[in-house]
Amino acid sequence: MHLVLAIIQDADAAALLRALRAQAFDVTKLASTGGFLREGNTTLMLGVSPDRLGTLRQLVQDTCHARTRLVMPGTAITDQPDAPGAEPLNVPVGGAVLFVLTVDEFVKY
Ligand code: 2BA
Repeated sequence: MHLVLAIIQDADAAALLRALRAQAFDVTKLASTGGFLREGNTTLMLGVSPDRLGTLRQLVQDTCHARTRLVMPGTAITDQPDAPGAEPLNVPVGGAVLFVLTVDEFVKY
């Protein structure tokens, strides 16, 4: 079994959860915050058998879209405070960030 952590944009969460439910994936939804933009996003935690990883990847690709966020310099966590005359920046976000981990043990009591 694998543990998949999928960090997605809030705007895509409902569509992806619907698609996952339709394909009988078990999922836990966590409210999370991006460290760079400091905006809310959604992290999904899924225990998935190896033969279903491909289907999961496809559902994520079909439902999670890349977008750009217009951010004032000084907003992101690593930025210096606003410089006078600073221009807003387009920051690309997503479609989705996936971590796929191997699970040593999966137990339900
Ligand atoms: P945030 O940390 O809020 O990052 C939002 C977007 O800002 C990122 O989109 C990326 O395009 C940009 N970005 C992040 N750090 C940057 C930096 N130091 N300089 C310039 N631009 C930067 P994504 O890469 O699609 O990431 C979306 C969200 O996924 C992130 O939100 C974060 O919550 C998570 N994430 C991405 N990579 C991660 C990683 N290696 N470990 C843990 N979480 C990650």
